[in-house]
Amino acid sequence: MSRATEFVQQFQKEVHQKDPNQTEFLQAIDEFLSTITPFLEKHPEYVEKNILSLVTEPERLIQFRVPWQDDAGNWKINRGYRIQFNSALGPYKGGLRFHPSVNLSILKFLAFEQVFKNSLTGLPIGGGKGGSDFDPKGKSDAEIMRFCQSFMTELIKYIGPDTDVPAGDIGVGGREIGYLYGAYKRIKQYDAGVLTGKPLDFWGSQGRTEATGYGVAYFVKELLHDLNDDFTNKRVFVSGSGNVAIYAIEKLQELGAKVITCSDSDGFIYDDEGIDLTLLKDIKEVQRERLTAYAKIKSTAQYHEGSVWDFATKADLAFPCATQNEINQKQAEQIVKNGVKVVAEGANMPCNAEAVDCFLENAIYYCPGKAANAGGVAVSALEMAQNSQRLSWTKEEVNEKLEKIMRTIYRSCRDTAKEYGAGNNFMLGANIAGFEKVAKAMIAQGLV
Ligand code: NDP
Ligand code: 2IT
Repeated sequence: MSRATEFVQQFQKEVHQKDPNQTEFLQAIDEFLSTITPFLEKHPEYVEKNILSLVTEPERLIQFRVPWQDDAGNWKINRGYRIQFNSALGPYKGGLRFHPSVNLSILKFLAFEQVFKNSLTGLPIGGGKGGSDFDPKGKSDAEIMRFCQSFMTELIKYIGPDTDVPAGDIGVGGREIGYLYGAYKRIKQYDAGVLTGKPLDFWGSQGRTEATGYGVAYFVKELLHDLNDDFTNKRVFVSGSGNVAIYAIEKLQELGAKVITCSDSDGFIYDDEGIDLTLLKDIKEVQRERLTAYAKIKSTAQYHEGSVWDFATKADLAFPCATQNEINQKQAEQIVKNGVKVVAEGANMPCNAEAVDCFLENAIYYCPGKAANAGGVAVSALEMAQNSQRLSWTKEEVNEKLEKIMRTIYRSCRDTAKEYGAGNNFMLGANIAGFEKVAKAMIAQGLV
């Protein structure tokens, strides 16, 4: 057994012993560790510096109480968090998630993956993540505002445009970022760059709303280009119907694909004519309604309860854009049976470990979230740059930069996988390419 293999195995044992209950965090670490040995064999100096312990331990965990009052006057208490995982490459950067499932394990997995994702963008941003177990579903606008104000009253102590810059994620979009920014500004005055994903009226960037969804489509566009192919008439599965899903559908349709599904946590739409995006946007962005409303209006659409990934119909590409672990092994097998050749993750860790293995065993092009969905955070970093300059770039400028960044990320995953003899294993490519830059910076900064 090589020294690197021994080091990885020993470390894996230790990390599981330390936080045995943090299932999602350990899942993300195990995936990372399953790919990193070839790099450590080539670079033994990182083994000497105990790099795995350094890079998997967050710099700081913050947990706080968020008290707020509902419309009926009841006192409510939620948990708020911010994980400041790694600042080797720049200020902590990453979204805030408001969802009842939020806990330390989920936020640590998201923050850990964010570190490598941000590194892959080539922009000067470290990694972090935060949020709350607050459930925005069914809450009034006034309740959302009061919650955001209370959340920011505490979070403000730890963030700043040069230290930690949150943005949106599940349950946090333009409306929430607006309320959070207002609360911040009331206490600390003007600091546009402290949050990204701001509405365009107060220093948001053109193209940020669309960036994650467009980015994942651009990533696959590059892959198809390598295969002498394109999106024309491709039948595509998309899951989710939130920010990432909607703009992935928009770009995929623009590039010639036929998107036949979208979903929420109750069920999914199958529309063989292709998803009607105007209708979908109206239901989700304007009415803030459930997907059942879509099938009531569009006669060609079928609504099914349950997961879209159990559905059997021919397709070419799949874009999971909802949440972690939405695809298990059985569902991965169904996806393969459906004829899908590319799985690109708009969401973070939507495929569990067995599902990923199934894709790799069946020579499916598997595009991991930390690379494929990096477009959102990349345009967030561009928003920070514009805020610092006190300038706004045009939609075209931002979009051009986004496409170029996604092309570079794709090539870096592809070329790194090749360099390490791993064929088309983009997961290995993304992990090693993202890690190398962070690890190098950390070692150069000394034992801190
Ligand atoms: P939104 O809140 O806008 O949408 C989330 C979508 O996923 C909704 O359709 C929601 O359905 C569905 N969903 C959420 N939880 C579950 C669940 N447990 N089971 C099934 N469906 C679920 O979030 P985003 O679109 O912003 O985020 C989607 C994914 O993309 C997340 O994994 C996020 O981390 C990732 N991501 C987001 C980025 C961004 O810029 N926003 C950037 C990079 C990655 P329902 O309404 O029923 O809850
Ligand atoms: O998972 C992610 O990359 C995000 N939610 C976006 C983070 C950001 O800072 O824009």
